[in-house]
Amino acid sequence: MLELALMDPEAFDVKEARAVFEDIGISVSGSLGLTPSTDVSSEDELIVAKGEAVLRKAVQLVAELGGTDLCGELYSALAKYPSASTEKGRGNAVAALRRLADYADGFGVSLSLEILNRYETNLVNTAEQGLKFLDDVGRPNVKLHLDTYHMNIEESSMAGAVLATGDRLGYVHVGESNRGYLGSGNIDFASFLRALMTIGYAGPIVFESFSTAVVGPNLSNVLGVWRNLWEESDDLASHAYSYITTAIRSAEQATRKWV
Ligand SMILES: [Mn+2]
Repeated sequence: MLELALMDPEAFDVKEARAVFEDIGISVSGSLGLTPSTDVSSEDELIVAKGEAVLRKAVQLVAELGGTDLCGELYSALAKYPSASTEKGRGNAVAALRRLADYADGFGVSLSLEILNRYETNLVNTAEQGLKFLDDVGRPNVKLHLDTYHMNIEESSMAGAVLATGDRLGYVHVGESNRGYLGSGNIDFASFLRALMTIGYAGPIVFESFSTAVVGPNLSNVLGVWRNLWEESDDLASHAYSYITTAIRSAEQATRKWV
């Protein structure tokens, strides 16, 4: 599976892209992070409406590309907020996601809300907070999206967060603590993957990494990508694939039931 960042929906030809993906036999998902001017957790109804329009467009794009998953920061802006979230803003995000979930359901698209660290959202920073948020949204096609990079910053236990999320986990990012090559940082992928196997997770596991060599200046600035940890995308991707498939096989063996 290839995840497309849909920050700029007009950036590519959808029909041509779908033809290429079908030709090489790869499935596609979409991801998104809202901005301060499209933040559905804003107290400003006009900004919320702009955010909902962006999200509906992203749902359409995912469906047009033949995908069924839209993930990422769909509930607030990808930004370091200057203050805590408010009840009104949270309520706006919950209401917007209920409407988006019903809209997405018509396209056969599921939404997975990515739990991010404190520097990239003020609304939900842990799986526990995310589950409460899901309860409030109350739609079966809205699940959680966990990312090891963010979990490493916020969770007391990465495995514990996965086990608590259980069948409400819809999407996974594997990223290193430094967002570079898998295995080059602090993340304990073995215990994380064993927890995924324990809950019987069968959804996408997508590698995510950033470098100013390939990421545009806007996103680099928002994410704080100030150092280049790699320059060769192909080498990075093939290494990630072999690293994670081997680690998944080990986790499968570790959690295998013999009786
Ligand atoms: Mn992520």
